[in-house]
Parts: sequence; C-alpha cells; structure tokens
Amino acid sequence: MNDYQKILDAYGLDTSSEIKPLGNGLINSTYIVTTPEGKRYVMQRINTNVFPDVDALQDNIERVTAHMRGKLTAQGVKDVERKCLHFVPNKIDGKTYVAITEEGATGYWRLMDYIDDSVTREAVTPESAEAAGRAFGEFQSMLADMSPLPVETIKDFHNMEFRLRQFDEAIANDAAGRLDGVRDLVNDIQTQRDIACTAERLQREGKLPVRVCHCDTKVSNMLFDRDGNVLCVIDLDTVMPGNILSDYGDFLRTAGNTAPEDEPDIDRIAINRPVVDAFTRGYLSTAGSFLTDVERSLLPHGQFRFAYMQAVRFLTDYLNGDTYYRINYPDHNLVRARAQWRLAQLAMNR
Ligand code: GN1
Ligand code: MG
Repeated sequence: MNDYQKILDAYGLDTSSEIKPLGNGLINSTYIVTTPEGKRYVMQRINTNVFPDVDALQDNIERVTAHMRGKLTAQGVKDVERKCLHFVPNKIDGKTYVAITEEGATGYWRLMDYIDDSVTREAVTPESAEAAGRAFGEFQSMLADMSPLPVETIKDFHNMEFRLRQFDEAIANDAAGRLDGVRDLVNDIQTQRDIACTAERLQREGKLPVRVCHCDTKVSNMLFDRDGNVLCVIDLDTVMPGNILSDYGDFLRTAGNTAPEDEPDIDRIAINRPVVDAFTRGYLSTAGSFLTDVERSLLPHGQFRFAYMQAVRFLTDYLNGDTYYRINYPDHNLVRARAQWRLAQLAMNR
C-alpha cells in the first residue's frame, strides 16, 4: 500500500478512491477524496513544523466544533452539518488524525466530511462581505463562553511584538544573504513599529479584552453556497484566545484589498471601500452587542495591523530563505511583503 492508501485504509475508506489537490493554503497540504460510491472527503496533511503538537491541535478543533455544533443546534439551525466542520474519527484508535510512518518519517493526516455544493472564493462583493461580517461576529459570539478556553496552538501567533522580534533576528542573521536587496523595505517597515503594537500595549493595560478568535479569517477560509451565502468558517487550526482585531483586521487584509495578497503590481493595490464598509456593517450587526467602546474604536486600526503583521511575517520568511510559507516562485515572499506593506500604508489613514 502507498501512503495515501494507508490513510484511506485507516479511515475504513476504499483504497481505490480518487485523490486530487484542493485549495491554495500556504501551510497544510489539502486534497479531495472521492470514493467509488461518490462520497467526498477533505484530506489534509498537517504541517508539523508549524503545528508540532497534533494531539493538542486536534483536541482544540474537536472542542471548538463541538461547542459550535451545540450552539447551532440550540438555535434550531436545520443544516448544522453544512454550517460546521466534521472531522472523521479513524478506525484504529478513534482519533481524528492518523500518523503514517514510512522510512522513518511520520506524516500526520486528518479527514473531514466534504460539504457538498460549497465553494471557496478569493474575492468578495459588498453583499458577501456583509454576510461574512455577520458570520465572523456570530463565530466570535458562539465561542465566547467556551470553557476551558482553547489553547494557543501557535504560541504568540498574532503577537506583533513577537513577530517584530522574529523580524529583528532575521535581519541580524541574514541567513539567505538577501538583506542588502531589501533594505528600503526593511527601513520603511521599521518606521511603524510602535503604532503597530498598539493592541499589545492596550492588552497589557487591561483595556482590550481577550476573546476567542479564528485568527486566520482570510476570504479563502470561508465556504459559500452556490448562491453566495456564507455556510461556515473553515481552517480552524488557529482558533485561540486573542483580541477582536485579529478577525476583523485579517479579513479586511484580504477582502478589503482590490488586489490579491501577492499582487506584484503595487499600483493595483487599493482599499476596497464598499467591501470594508459592508463587512463592518455586517460585523457590527452581530458583534456590536458585546464589543466594548475601546474595541469598537480600534476597528479601523485592524486592517492596518494585519497588513503590517503580514508584511513583517512574509519579509521575515524571505530573509530566512523561505522556510515557512509555501512559495510558487523564488521571490514570492518578497512580492507578498511589498504588497502587504503597500496595503498597510493605505490602511494607516483609514
Ligand atoms: C497562512 O494556512 P493559510 O494559508 O490559510 C498563515 C496565516 C497567514 C496566511 C497568509 C498557521 O494561512 O497566518 O495570514 O497564510 N497560517 C499560519 O496568507 O501561519
Ligand atoms: Mg487556509
């Protein structure tokens, strides 16, 4: 049996099922499985460089999805299985992942039910942005009373001070010898360090509450039905305690940009005002009831914060020699960093 067949076998699926790549995530590798009977699943190899503790990761996700399923059921939502991911337990030990070892190397794999007639998108319209805003506000309010809290699956994931320390180290080490070619961008980014750490400061002062967030709310992490309605939020690896700017700001980092996150032509990057306004309206309609005045007044800062953080993270990875994000061409991380810095500059004065 090859590795794929071993995984399918562990889940009790026909080993002749068809397997094809799915989506364009930068961290895990994702496939769609179709059994001979036509039932579909999403199969994913977990990137253990990023998520070393697979057991804790899956425990988190199982608790999050169980909590959400409970809320949706209590609300009388009919098609709960289309509104919440379901991870399939394997046939060996009932865990929602399986470890496959070949020639000393172990790969960790998991399987989810595929939600039929669902699509992902790279861009939104004002209408779907408003629906997405409502969905993320609902997502946060559903998870608000989770107890115990989910764990931090990646320590300091959205901590700007930590991301800037990693950036400083990458500059100091210059591991790939690329620093000389990017000094202009490095210097530009340095000018906004203090303002970018506003949320960390407010959190330390006790002025910004801790809330359970998704922490990767880019547009491509939502499922829509064929009519453009939001079905559910996917990619739950980073659901963890944080602050509301994570979800509001990170969504607008992708949706509130007229160009993709890796747009090479800087002039095509602009703030997509109608989408920003519609998303904000939708978000406030569901999150407005629990937001504090400080949170509400910080929202416009969120888009800047996440474009800036992503510029820092992409440039750090470029300086390190592309060890974290999947790239499609040699300078991809630099192109991404320049695009995100451009967006951050535009969002600064929102
Ligand atoms: C990664 O896994 P994916 O591609 O949805 C990253 C996010 C970044 C995003 C940039 C665990 O998300 O933090 O915002 O790329 N996830 C992790 O596109 O680092
Ligand atoms: Mg994703």
